Amino acid sequence: MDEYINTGLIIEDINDPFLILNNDIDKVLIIDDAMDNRTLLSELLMPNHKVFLAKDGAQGLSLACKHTPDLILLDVVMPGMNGHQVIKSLKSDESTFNIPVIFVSSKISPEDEKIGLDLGAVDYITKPFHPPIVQARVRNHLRGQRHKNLLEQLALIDSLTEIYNRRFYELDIKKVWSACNRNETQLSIAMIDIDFFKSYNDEYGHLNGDNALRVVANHIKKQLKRPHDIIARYGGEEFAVILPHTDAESAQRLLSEVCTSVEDLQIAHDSSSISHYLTISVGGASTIPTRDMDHESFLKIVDEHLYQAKAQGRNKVCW
Ligand code: GH3
Ligand code: MG
Ligand code: MG
Ligand code: MG
Repeated sequence: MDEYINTGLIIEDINDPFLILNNDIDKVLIIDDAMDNRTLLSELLMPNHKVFLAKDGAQGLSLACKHTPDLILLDVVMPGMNGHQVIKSLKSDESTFNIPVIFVSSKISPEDEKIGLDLGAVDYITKPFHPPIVQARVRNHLRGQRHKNLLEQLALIDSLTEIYNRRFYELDIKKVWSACNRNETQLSIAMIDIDFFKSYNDEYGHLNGDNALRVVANHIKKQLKRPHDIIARYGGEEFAVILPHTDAESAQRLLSEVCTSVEDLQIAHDSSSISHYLTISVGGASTIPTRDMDHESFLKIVDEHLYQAKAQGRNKVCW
């Protein structure tokens, strides 16, 4: 059972739906071997934060991995792992690398402070600390961290459709490609292109074109039910879909449903030569990634299939 103090709300775990709904409550992890310090610091941070307490480095690392706090207050002198070893371990793990760490230490010389900052701490507070200063520094670092997180998220979102952008696609496909290679599981990728979209813009104007892009993108996103299925805006009126752990048969079935359901939206497109409504064409391919192939070469096959779908009359899926 983790040692933690909650903020008067019954919150047992990060997976608790309450926390997901209330993810604006910042989580602070305090790692200090002295119970007095843990108590004092946690009292300072309540009731505005959810506070986790660890009495040594090992417990601190395990809580950091499990709960990914927004900020860590870390003691330096502790039996077992000391604070320097703890921060090195945090910085070497991808899941905890970005969590800001503030040292709260009785080692007060400028040299000690420099070592702490060189190890990657965002701040260094000396003991005995002044409570209002601790509160103010915690607040400022949490604000900075929120800002940074928000910017990172925005950098991966397409501003028009509000789905992921190509940058996200490039990052995600690399991870998924190597994960499917490692686990020897099937991966399916589809490229979706709106049919006769130039003439849609010509007929209805660019603003209506923008709106149609938004509607189609979010409609397709809703059809992808599994958490690891991703749609990203790849370019103008093209969308990439990544379906990890999905074989050709299931992927093709899903994309066929998507294709039909877009036409069923009945977005009028009078200048389309194949339907009264806006339609899409889809090219896709499935594989178990190997070391001999990279995802860029695989995407060329997907693109060829999209080209075939266009050549064979559009509003269809080629796999
Ligand atoms: P095809 O069926 O062969 O795909 O024909 P198409 O007209 O869709 O293909 P083409 O590549 O010639 O035209 C794509 C059009 O998509 C041209 C461009 O004006 C439009 N487009 C791309 N990005 C946007 C956007 O952000 N907003 C709007 N309104 N239109 C866009
Ligand atoms: Mg100590
Ligand atoms: Mg296109
Ligand atoms: Mg097109």
